[in-house]
Amino acid sequence: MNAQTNVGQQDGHDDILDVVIVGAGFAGMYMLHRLRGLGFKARVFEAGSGVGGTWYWNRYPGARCDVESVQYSYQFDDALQQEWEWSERYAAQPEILRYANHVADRFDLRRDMQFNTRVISAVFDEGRGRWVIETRDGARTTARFCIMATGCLSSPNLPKFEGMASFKGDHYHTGHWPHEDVDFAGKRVAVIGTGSSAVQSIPIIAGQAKRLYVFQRTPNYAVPAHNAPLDPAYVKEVKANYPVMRARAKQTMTGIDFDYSDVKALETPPAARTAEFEKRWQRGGLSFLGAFQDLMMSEEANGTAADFVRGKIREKVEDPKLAELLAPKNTIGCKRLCIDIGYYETFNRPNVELIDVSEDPVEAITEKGVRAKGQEYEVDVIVFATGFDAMTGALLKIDIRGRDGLQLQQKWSEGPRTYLGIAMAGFPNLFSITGPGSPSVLTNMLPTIEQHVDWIAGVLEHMRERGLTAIEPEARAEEDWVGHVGELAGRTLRYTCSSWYLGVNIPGKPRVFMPYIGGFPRYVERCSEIADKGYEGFSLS
Ligand code: N01
Repeated sequence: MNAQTNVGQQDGHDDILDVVIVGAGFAGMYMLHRLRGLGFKARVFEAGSGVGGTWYWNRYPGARCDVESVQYSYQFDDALQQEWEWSERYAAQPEILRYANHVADRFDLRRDMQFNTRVISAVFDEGRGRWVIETRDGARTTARFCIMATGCLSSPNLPKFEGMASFKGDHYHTGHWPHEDVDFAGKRVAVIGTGSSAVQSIPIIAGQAKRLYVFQRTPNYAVPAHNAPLDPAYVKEVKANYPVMRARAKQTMTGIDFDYSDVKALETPPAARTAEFEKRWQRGGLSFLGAFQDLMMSEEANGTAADFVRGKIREKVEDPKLAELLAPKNTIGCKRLCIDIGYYETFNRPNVELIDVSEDPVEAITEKGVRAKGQEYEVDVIVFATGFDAMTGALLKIDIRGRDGLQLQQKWSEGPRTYLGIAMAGFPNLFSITGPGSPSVLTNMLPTIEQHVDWIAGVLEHMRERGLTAIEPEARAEEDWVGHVGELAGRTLRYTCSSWYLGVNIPGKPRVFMPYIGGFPRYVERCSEIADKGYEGFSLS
């Protein structure tokens, strides 16, 4: 991995930049590459000291992707996808970060990136038609366009437990993990939370710690990853057929190439249904939920999948009472399905204890540990696996002001409002990659990012060719889009539970289903249609 370097000094108000991109994750990296290719002058500001975004920050033990490596990768450059070798079916965080660094090296991206630079505000200067971007060091940079590549799950949520500051031991958040190795050997550890991050880290921490207490508010469904080294013959075949596989993936709801069934669970005889679930369980991974087409539409159908997984949990966990506590009762797939490696089995270990805080919340963090259910659990380390202020958190952390001083905070006070999840009325020349109102987190992030980047690059080219300098969604088009996103969300079971998709994990956050649930193909088609009609719904000047 290369040492990270910063580009020269700040520009001040010297107007040399066309575009400022915020964030050097997969979105910001490709956006920069694409714009440079078109001859735009762009610069990336990144709070971290290197590229990788999510994969830069989420370094917790066991962090790995839940989309298969050969699909969780860029496709914009065939030489890149041919030369890169993934080692495992689901790549672990260090390997994904190496990949991000490889891409940065290969396309010489760092010379236009400024690291250790957190953007604190972005204010539209109407007189000059430029965005003024201020960074934490007090420097200001202006650009005609501002593109937020700030990620969907990049603003960690640390609940305000009473007594937080009093804890004398070490504490970490999975989404903001230190770069140094954290050694749990011989230590007493508490993990708070049982979402994907916890499901991945708990088996590893349990294998090192003297004692592990897991504080579970809501149990989670996990299907096995069956992770393994990639078979070179399989990789060869994928590489030979990459265009076909990528094209097939783009026709699925999630942008992932796997076999979605069009058969209904409720129209399938029970034995055949179980056989299908079993087949997918043995295969492992997210395709489990593709077993039947009605699983996310009908509670009864969903219940057949949920029952199957609960049965598996009972088989894996030796103590029947513990198995019941670990078995979720809610809708499977309502929260993001977890992909696990030995999660449930970890609770058979004598050094692991589950504390059910579903009825009685964690009372406080104390000097010595965690107090719950009237008892103090003394620990040396607390791991907060408590998730993120998803989709809107990273954007709202920045003081974004559009025309007439309109603050994004104010505009989104009742939930995010965007056109296509890409742009917002009142905020000219501002774009968000995989913003709320786009398929984003419900899809394979890499192709979804590429589609947004290409679309935004297309807009900028279109404007340059016609001598246009400003673009902004019309209020009516945005209103219709927000209505459409909400209407589709209301039809699925995903709308019914308390997930971060709806923002309910953050106290006071409006309950709005944030991603577009109509599927990747339908969304892409709409974006293309809008572009083909000269950016219908946008006002250009
Ligand atoms: O966060 P989460 P995450 N007291 O919000 C609990 C992606 N991801 O970081 O469910 C006690 O899912 C909370 O409880 P509850 C993936 O999209 C992907 O694990 O709200 N507990 C929950 O158990 C994922 O969905 C991978 O009742 C509290 C947990 O903390 C998303 O990131 C890996 C609490 C938070 O779970 C987020 O996952 C990791 C409190 N006050 C993440 N507050 C891949 O595999 C919260 N909790 C690619």
